Amino acid sequence: MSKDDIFKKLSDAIITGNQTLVKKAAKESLEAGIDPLEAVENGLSAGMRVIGDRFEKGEVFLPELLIAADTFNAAMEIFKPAIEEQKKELEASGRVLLATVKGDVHSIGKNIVATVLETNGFDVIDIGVDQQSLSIIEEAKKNKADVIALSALMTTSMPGQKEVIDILNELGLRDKFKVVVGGGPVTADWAEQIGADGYGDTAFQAVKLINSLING
Ligand code: B12
Repeated sequence: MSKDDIFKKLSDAIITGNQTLVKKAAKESLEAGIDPLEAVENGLSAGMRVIGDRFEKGEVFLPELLIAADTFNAAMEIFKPAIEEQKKELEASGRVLLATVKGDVHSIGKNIVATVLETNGFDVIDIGVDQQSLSIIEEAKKNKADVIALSALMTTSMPGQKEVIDILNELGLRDKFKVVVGGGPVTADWAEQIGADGYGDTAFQAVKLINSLING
């Protein structure tokens, strides 16, 4: 079976919310020697985009999104150990405070970013979803983070990323932390507009970006 066939199987299993099929396809993908992160991006996340688009068009509803999320997580149980086993490609070190911003409960992408950062030697403090800007800053201070990484999956929650940076500026703390942003609707333009130090489109890019910010 070709790589594309396996990606399609993974994607279809997300779209139909079939946990048995997704686990089977995830195992096939690993057996075929496909990079687990590539399978997550091109298989599982591709299926999520289809479900998201159907939701936007009113063709599916919240229960289908929840089922898709559960299916994604079922596949991650198989992919996560394989991702963690990957040899570290970067000589990295540094502490990252990770959160999904206020008003936003999307966690899947953030969790992948956490796994991939940890796999590459970073110390990750993941404080979860729907986090108030001040709590994020307090936790970053308390944990002596080098980087604050903010996930936002909705256009309506993106201002939460800006607010964290604005408050850091007001408190005179902006130079204490690098701030990076990401998540579905987030773009490089947005990152620049709000004065973030960088933006990553995927979890792998998040690692490259954070490594270059901390380790030069
Ligand atoms: C699954 C899902 C849900 C699940 C979330 C479950 C969970 N535990 O996460 C549930 C059902 C809870 C949900 C709820 C809602 N959702 Co929703 N959801 C989705 C869906 C289908 C997939 C998201 C996902 O997991 N993608 C897969 C991951 C792997 O991708 P990712 O998050 O983008 O992450 C990758 C990169 O972006 C990057 N990354 C992520 N974070 C970060 C951070 C940094 C620092 C960096 C560098 C990189 C990075 O790395 C990741 C891996 O490569 C999207 C559709 C979509 N296309 O995104 C809609 C979507 C995000 N949801 C949407 C909406 C509207 C909602 C609801 C408001 C629906 C409702 N009426 O209640 C609620 C909101 C609740 C809230 N307050 O947050 C809209 C948002 C529209 C907008 N305004 O922008 C979307 C886009 C669907 C759509 N097309 O309409 N949702």
